[in-house]
Amino acid sequence: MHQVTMSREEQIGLVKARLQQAQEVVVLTGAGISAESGVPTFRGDDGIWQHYRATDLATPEAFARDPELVWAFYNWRRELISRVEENRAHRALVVLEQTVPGFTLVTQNVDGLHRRAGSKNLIEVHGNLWRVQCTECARISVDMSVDMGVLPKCKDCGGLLRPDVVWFGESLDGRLLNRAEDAARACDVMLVVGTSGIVYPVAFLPALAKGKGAFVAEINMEETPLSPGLDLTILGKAGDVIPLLVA
Ligand code: BV8
Ligand code: ZN
Repeated sequence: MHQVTMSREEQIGLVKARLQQAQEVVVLTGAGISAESGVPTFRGDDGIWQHYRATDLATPEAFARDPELVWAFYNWRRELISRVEENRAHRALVVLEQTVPGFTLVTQNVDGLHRRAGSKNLIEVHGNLWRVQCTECARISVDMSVDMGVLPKCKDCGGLLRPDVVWFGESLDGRLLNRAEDAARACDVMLVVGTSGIVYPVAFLPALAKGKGAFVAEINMEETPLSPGLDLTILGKAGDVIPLLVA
């Protein structure tokens, strides 16, 4: 059905019908699903941090060159995220998980808001900023403190800690990516929510689902490079649209 001629209500009705028939549902989320909680997106005009670009700070090179600056960036995000609430879109996905037979949530976000909202079958393909990893002994631990201080050190070996997130140029955890790819290939319906669809390899997942015959709908404030390859793009805020899809 050519989406240009469809009203928003018709689009929502179509996606709802597909969800009601679906056995396996995958939802892929990006920074846009946390935007209404007050968490800045990476590429929106609200920028992400002062005059720095996230893509300049979320790299191993930046951390090697200026670990204090990168830790200031992550401490700023920790502080901000600790003050915000998960929103209606996060909560609607928890309801959807409880409604459909098979559900997998793949998120690019490292803010932990899906986990806080109660999502269970959750794959955080880019890590989680509430976890830290020692750069010496590689020990990973959860640390919910809002401010990790300047150049936080490992309790075991005194090594410098880093956020347990995947930086640009770093490869993703192969096990998580395989689980996400398997889920994308096995699903009947995929929702792609609040992602600009330009970060790879995650941006391959919708094409994987489409290639296996899934119905793939995008919910975003704007069209993205993914849009032409998908069945439908519903233009709107995740917090407005997702609750209507699971009502
Ligand atoms: C890899 C964790 C290779 C950190 C993130 C040069 C050198 C090296 C690599 C590359 C290179 N050029 C390209 C690459 C590949 C690179 C890449 O894709 N770059 C992009 C910029 C082109 N990828 C990588 O580096 C990946 N690794 O390729 O490794 C390799 C391979 C084998 C072996 C060794 C190495 C790693 C990528 C992961 C980077 N880490 N996050 C942190 O967060 O601190 S990515 C980070 O940015 C997020 O996790 C997220 O994935 C991404 C942001 O994207 P979005 O989530 O889509 O957010 P964005 O702001 O872009 O868009 C928001 C959207 O929401 C918009 O569309 C907006 O319209 C919409 N929206 C806004 N409000 C709402 C809304 N929608 C609905 N409702 C609303 N209310
Ligand atoms: Zn250590």
